[in-house]
Amino acid sequence: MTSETGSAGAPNPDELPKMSDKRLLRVLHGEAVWPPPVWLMRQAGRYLPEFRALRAQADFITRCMTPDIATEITLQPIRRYGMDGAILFSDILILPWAMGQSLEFVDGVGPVLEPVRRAADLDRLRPERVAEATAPVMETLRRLRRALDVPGEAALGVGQDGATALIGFAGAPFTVACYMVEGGGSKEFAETRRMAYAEPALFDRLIDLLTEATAAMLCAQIEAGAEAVMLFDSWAGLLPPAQFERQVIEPGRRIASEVRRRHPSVPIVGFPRLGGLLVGRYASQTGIDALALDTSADLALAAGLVPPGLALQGNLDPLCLLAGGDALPAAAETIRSTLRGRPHVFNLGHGVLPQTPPEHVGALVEAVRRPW
Ligand code: 1CP
Repeated sequence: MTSETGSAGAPNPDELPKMSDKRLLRVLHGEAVWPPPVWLMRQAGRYLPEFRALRAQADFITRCMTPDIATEITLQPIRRYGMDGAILFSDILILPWAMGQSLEFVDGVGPVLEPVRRAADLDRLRPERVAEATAPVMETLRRLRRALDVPGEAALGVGQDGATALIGFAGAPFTVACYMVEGGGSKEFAETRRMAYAEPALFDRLIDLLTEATAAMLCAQIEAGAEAVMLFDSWAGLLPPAQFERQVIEPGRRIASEVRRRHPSVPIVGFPRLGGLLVGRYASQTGIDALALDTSADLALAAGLVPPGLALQGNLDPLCLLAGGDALPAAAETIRSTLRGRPHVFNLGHGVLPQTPPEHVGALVEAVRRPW
């Protein structure tokens, strides 16, 4: 455990590798690197036996808010597979929780929140409390940055010290609003979409509040050591174009411009999941540095929709990873060769599924890293 490293102050910048040495960051800054760097959404999770062992120790929010545990969970897949990116172990719903909305993760159900439906519910949210409530997350990031970059700190294995970039993240306002309004997961998020049409002033107020709080939280993550940040808009694909423009692109643009203003050299990855043809407009209008593509995206078509220097991330089907066999290296090869010559970060099109055999992840990383 990294608790042995003692209290983690800000890492000494002279001890840390130059940002441009890390393959993931080079790609996010627009360089085509071969073979492409690789990390996986939900790479820390239930498919790993060492994660399940820690899971028994504390409930989900406690795990996110305990730097010893969150640091260890984040590093587990790095030790096993030497990923090029380590994504902070936390959740997109930590933000509403930090603003005072009640939140519980119930086994077999998922997140359960007290729904926000009326102006009075919005009045109770306390964005000014987020910095204090998320202080343990920032401590986790400081520890992670040291663990990843200072040789010997975290026993990452041969060649991995200083090679893995630390990724911070947040949910995008629309997706977080979906859970806040609905009070949990849903297939359609009908109540949320109804509110956006029927009570636009109320919904705008919620999106505005989330936009500001999200930009502030991402900046705090960067100040604590995150070297890139990702914005997850998992439910963007539920919206028709005019709503997509208003609830996905516009808040994304405001967040990207605020993060860029305060931290001009830190790349921003946007993930407007299932955005279809609208991802091109999303990429050019938000000002993000990289576009994460979901499983449904045709890579060659998507590449034609975005500026050539913009990095693409994705997009292996998580079910293909779960299934394994010969189809897995074949699918990985198709993806990496389609984007060869462009800045590309290899990833899944959505998160690792809990039933995935861990050895399939190893086989995938090996296939992506073949030098030829
Ligand atoms: O212990 C457990 O079983 C809890 C499961 C779990 C985990 C491991 C949840 C509850 N969240 C997480 C971690 C998490 N969530 C990470 C950590 C880093 C990593 O990727 O390894 C990240 C980036 C997220 C992001 C997240 N949470 C998203 C966006 C990405 C996506 O999957 O679309 C969303 C939509 C959530 C909400 C959420 N949190 C947890 C669950 C089960 C869900 C989905 C709820 C639903 O819609 O049914």
